Amino acid sequence: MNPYLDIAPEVQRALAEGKPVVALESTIISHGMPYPKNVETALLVEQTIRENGAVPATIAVIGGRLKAGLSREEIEYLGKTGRGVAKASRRDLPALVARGADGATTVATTMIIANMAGIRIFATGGIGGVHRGAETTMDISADLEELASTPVMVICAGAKAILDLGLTLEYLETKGVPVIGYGTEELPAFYTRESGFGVDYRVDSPAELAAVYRAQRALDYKGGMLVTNPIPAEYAMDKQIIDAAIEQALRESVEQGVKGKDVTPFLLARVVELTGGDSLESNIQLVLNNARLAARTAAALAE
Ligand code: PSU
Ligand code: MN
Repeated sequence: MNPYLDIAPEVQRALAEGKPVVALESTIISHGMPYPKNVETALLVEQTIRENGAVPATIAVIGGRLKAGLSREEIEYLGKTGRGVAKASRRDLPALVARGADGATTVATTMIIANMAGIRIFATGGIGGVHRGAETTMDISADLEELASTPVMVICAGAKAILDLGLTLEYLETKGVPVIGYGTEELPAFYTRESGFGVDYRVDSPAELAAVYRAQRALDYKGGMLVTNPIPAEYAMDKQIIDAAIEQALRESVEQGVKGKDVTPFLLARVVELTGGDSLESNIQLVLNNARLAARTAAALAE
């Protein structure tokens, strides 16, 4: 086992017995939602995973240790400290580990640590991708490169329109990452069920997802796969309202010269502020929806 890795006893036991385990990220806690909703949501997501027959493993870096499975107190700490906890993507891990520091893990780092621990299924809200204007800024999330190289299934609600969805799909195609629609042929756009872009394959059950994952492993591919699960219709947002908020947030980020790792958290926080919390409720519901699917898929994979 990696000398920097700590697997929580309950997670360790489940893995040793071949029971279903689902990984969860922590940037969504520290940087993706405001306190105290972030902590409430993180705990509710863990509970939802349990209710659907799997063991949750929320992932973070605490005191330089790579943690697979957090205590309630650790989740509370990450949520309360918020942006005071470093956002940790792939390039950040070496320094955080060497310094014994804390980090909230993005999709990329959560995949890395899940894979080290032997966890194959990971549920989140949205992934990072190719940003709008990337042809000049070169702002492309390390999440995409990780999907190309680490064998974890990431279950999300598609990608927010803060990204260029078309370019994000092109990048994933180049890298050979399968993009699967759960019960849909269309890529969902996080807050809304449709984006106008197609996915590579439609899959309609956890058993089928498990079969595609097993086949990918049997083919000895090094990368993972992206499952996009549309937000339940009753929680979907009005496209015009959300698009207007995203456009305004994007304009402000350019005016204020927001750069690098701050871009995504800035846009996420502004969109929540501009939509008066409606988008936060949608965000919570889609994460819970992804947690349910991930737990059932992990169970199907464990059979
Ligand atoms: N998109 C969301 N919600 C999030 C994130 C992205 O809709 O919480 C977070 C995830 O942790 C993701 C990270 O991995 O932002 C991507 O950051 P960047 O674009 O800097 O790679
Ligand atoms: Mn970026």
